[in-house]
Amino acid sequence: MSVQAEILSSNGNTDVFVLEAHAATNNVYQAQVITSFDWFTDADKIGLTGGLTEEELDYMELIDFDEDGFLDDAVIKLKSTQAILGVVLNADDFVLEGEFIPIVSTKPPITCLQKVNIVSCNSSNVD
Ligand SMILES: [Ca+2]
Ligand SMILES: [Ca+2]
Repeated sequence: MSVQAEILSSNGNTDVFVLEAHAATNNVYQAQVITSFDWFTDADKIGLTGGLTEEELDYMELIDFDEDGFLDDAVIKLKSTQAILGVVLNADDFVLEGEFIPIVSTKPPITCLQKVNIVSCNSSNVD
């Protein structure tokens, strides 16, 4: 089973994992964590609130956040402040490139209504 350590975490749904701009932190252990991002099978995306764009992010740093022995967990930082927006397990910069989409945060993303694995649906619930 150990050779499957890096197996992708497909759940059969195209999920949008929302990283809240205001939740950026300097402590990686307080950061939002995406545990089952699967771009390959599911075409999962990462949603950005607060008008953030991919160009404003630095996601080159890989750490072993889940302590599985692989430096395969990407830290997503804001270039401007180096604050940590989130951690994506089992992903690297190649995987993440082009996978960010803007979320207009006046409403929860449609996907929140029917999908699991959304990091922060509840906190983006604004009428
Ligand atoms: Ca998925
Ligand atoms: Ca790891």
